[in-house]
Parts: sequence; structure tokens; C-alpha cells
Amino acid sequence: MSAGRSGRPVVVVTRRLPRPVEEPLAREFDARLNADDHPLSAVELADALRAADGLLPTVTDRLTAQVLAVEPLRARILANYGVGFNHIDTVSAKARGLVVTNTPDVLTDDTADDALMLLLMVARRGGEGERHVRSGAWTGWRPTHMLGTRVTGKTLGLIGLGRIGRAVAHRARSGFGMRVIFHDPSPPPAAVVSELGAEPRASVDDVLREADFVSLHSPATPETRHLMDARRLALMKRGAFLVNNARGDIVDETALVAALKQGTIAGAGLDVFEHEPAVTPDLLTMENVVLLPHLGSATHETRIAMGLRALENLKAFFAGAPPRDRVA
Ligand code: 8YV
Repeated sequence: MSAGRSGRPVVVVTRRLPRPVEEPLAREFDARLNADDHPLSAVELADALRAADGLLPTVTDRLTAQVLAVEPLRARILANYGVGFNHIDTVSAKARGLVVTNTPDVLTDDTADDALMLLLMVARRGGEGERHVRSGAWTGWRPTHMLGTRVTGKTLGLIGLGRIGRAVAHRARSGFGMRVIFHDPSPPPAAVVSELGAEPRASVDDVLREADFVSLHSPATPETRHLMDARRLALMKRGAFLVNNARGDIVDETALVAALKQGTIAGAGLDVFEHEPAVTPDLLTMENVVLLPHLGSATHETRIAMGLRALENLKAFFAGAPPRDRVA
């Protein structure tokens, strides 16, 4: 096994992580931490692949085919911090003999909470109301002021019924009395679906035609890129809302802006963006849009759990055991 001067494998940790994660990482490995937390450039990522035995990257690291083509390659594992790994070219990683792992499960509940937060905020005009109070414009209660849309009893359409989709379905049904419909090309077992009380639909389009709220819970893959394009946005009800805390490129952001401007849909709650951290400027001016800075898993508890899960994957790998969360 290759190792650093300390005899332990060298692991480049690309961003600052919570202290309860950095501490054991530094004990277990010759960990190279990112003290100033700057996002690594392609050149820095290539250097890390040349210098380290393993990387612990995040969603801000674009591990493209070009970056992964680096010579000589020393790294043997990419222990991703996060469940989504669309920022890693897994085909190239595999071709270069790199193992890729992720951190599922530990972020499911908080990410589902974030989707419900977006749904409630956009339906009940939470962001707009907050801006109103802070601006000093509020003149007092009145019966017709800032009326929103009721959530209880409405139909929630889920695109994707994986771990996070199921946690959203559970919350929506048990907490808000919503009816839940979904489409997933690889649905969970029928018993799981019926236990959730979620109703399958044959296609994404069928979900869009029927739902009052549409929430996206698919992985970002070439097949789901721009899944929500102009045609599909037009299938949604005029009074419906779109929620996305999966990945930005599942939505054609330009088409979304047009749909919001034309009143094709009523509003959107977005935690992720197509060109993150850039946000289409028009969205910044729209009151019926809630914009959050990729907060899905952003709790102390979950960000620590994600780090410990990545650490577990690294430890297993360097001990010669199969890492629990291998995805490539
Ligand atoms: C993370 C996420 O914060 O896990 C994911 O896929 O989108 C977020 O929960 C981010 O990916 C960390 O790298």
C-alpha cells in the first residue's frame, strides 16, 4: 500500500468538513485538509490525484474525464461526500481503476425536510413574506393579505421514489394529508409502495398532468438532463408548483424562467441550479420563486454523518475490504 511520510495513506479532503469529521480523518490518514475551504480548480484536482492515495471530494469538484486522465495517477479511491456523484465521470474513474463511493441513507431525512420546506415556502409565500417584513413594507394584518395556496389534501407528484422520494412521500401523507402519486422507472417493491400509500403513474407526463405540486427526486444522469423542459412544464397545471432539491440540470432553467413568466406554472422552490452557484438572473427578481443555496443535507448532524460515512468507506478500502457504498 502506498503511504505518506507517516506510513498512513495520503487522503486529500477537498473542502472543510465539520471538526468531528476532520479529527478522525487526520488520525486515520495522512489527511491533507483544505484550511481556507476554497473550491479546487481542475489543476489542483489533478495534482491531488497525482499526490494522494485517495480523495474525499464533494459536489464542487468536477472530476471530469480530462482531470481523471492525469499521469501518473496515484489515487485509487474517490470517497465522495454526498449521495449524488454526477460531478464524477464514473466511466473514466472505472477505466482508470479508481473505486468510487458515496454517502447514502444518512442524508435522507434532512433532504426530505428540505423538499417539504421548499414546498411550504413557495405555497405559503414564506420567502416573499419574510422579504416583506424585513423591508418595512408590512402595514399590518388584513384578510386579503398575501394569500397563498393550501397544501393539505392536495396531490403531490414525485418524480423518483428512491430513498429521498419515499421520505418525502411519508412526510407529505402523514404530516400534510397529501395524496401522493409518482413515477419511477425502477420503482421500489410493491409492498413498499403500498405501505407508503403512494400511487404509481405510467409516465412522468401522467404525474405532471395530475399533480398540484411536483417534486424531483431523480439522480442526475444523461437520461434525466432537462427532464423538465418546456414541453413538460407546459403539461403541469397552471396553478401547480415545482420543487427541485435533486440536481439543477434535471430542469431546463431557461424553460423554467419562461414558464414562470408566462404563468404556465404558479411557482418554484429551488435548492439546486443548473449552473450552480450561478442562478439565472430573472429568478432573483421573481416573488413566486424560493431560492435556497443547496441546503438539502445542511444540518450539523447530517454533515457529520456524511463525513463519517466517507471515512468508513476510506478505512474499509485501505484495509483491503470492500467499501460499503461502492458505486463504481
Ligand atoms: C451535499 C447533495 O451537500 O448528497 C448530495 O447529493 O446534494 C448534498 O446533500 C453535496 O452533494 C455534498 O457534496
